[in-house]
Amino acid sequence: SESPSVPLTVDAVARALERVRRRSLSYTDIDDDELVRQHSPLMSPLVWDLAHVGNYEDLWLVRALGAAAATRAGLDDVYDAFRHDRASRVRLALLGPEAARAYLREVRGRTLDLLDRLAPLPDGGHRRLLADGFVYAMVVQHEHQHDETMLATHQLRTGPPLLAPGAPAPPGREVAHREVFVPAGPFTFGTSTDPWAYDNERPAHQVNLPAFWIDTLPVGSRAQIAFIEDGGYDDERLWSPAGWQWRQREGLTAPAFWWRDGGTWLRRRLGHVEPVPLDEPVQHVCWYEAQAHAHWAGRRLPTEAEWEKAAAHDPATGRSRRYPWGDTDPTPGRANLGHRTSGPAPLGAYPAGASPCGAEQMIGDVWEWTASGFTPYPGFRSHPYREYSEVFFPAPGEESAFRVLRGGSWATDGSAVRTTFRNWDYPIRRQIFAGFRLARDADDD
Ligand code: AVJ
Ligand code: FE
Repeated sequence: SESPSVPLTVDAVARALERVRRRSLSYTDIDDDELVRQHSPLMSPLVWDLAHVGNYEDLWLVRALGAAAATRAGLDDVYDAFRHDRASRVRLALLGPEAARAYLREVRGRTLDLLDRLAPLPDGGHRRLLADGFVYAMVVQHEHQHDETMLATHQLRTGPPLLAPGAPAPPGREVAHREVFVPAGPFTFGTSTDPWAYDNERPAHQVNLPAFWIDTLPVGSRAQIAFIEDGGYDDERLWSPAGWQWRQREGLTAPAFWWRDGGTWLRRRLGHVEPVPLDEPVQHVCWYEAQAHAHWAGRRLPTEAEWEKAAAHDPATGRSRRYPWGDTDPTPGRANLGHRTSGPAPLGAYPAGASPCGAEQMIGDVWEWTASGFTPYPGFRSHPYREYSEVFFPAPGEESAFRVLRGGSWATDGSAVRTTFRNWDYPIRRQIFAGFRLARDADDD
């Protein structure tokens, strides 16, 4: 028993495509120089991401689904993420800003023409690819994921702000219990029916977990400052050997974008300098920092199965929910998503977003690092291409080079996250909007 499927209609697809495009254009409505420049070796020039989402739409919605020729020949190599790493893309023969926007409009015109003709569904081959609308959901999510990546590029960029400030977040509050208990027992991990689910979220399978405790809220900046001031960044015993090596090599002493000015912690956020808000989830920490903090606190990171059980499992029905609060779409009162605000909301801001066990802010605010590597679920089948997930799985018998992140951030669109959604990155990455939450075994008491 798992979430019911959420139907995708032609109208809903058209609206989702239009909404994500407005978002992409808003992040790239800046001077040409800012678009073509490489702001960080970790990121592509913004103009690469822009044309890449159009090329992906052309590949999947025009060519694969519509059986049409490429909208423009000769672009697939330049916009293939596997052929050129991020640091080298600035040297490719990229479409310029105006040409990229024109390309996106051209592809989109063909996508919408095909969508209009979908009323009687196309032949069997296309119907299989369409699979309840997944290929559309995939293209929409792909563009939102690149939008979040572009926002991380904006965060890495130095200089005065380029983006409009977001809306204020709801106020935080003290929660009654610092941690919540999740009793031992089986739950449904993953999904076989959600039409938005990527291949790596499939198939649904029962997993039996021992009892555990998990924090009601993500770790806040106040706790991260306590870790810093207790010498956490200088105590090798708290770090894994690989984490300590990285900490030494990079000279890590605080989350990315933070520095101390006298007695005050300051941070740079999308071009603004401001005091670190103590009651917000900490973000821009890598997995190694999260793990060291957990050791310092006498706790650990949850596994991704623990995270998903705490977020989704409803003991009253035995089902897993699409979101912590139920199966209904996110609203501004339940979760901080979609870059409505410019950062995480204060701790305790979303009592209406609580999961059945009482965990809060599991969806939105910050991606949460888990203890788990990125591996396939039993029965995994690559769909519709190996390069989305499968090539990132470890070879049999090897460890994953990645760690799984769950729950989405304030910058993640509501259509690109759910309780089953799996994100992954290297354990050294800090430019993503990631924090963490702590857990412990039940037999620790
Ligand atoms: C799932 C966020 C790790 O950005 O590398 C974008 C998503 N896949 N284009 C990434 C993705 C293809 C992917 N992550
Ligand atoms: Fe991509």
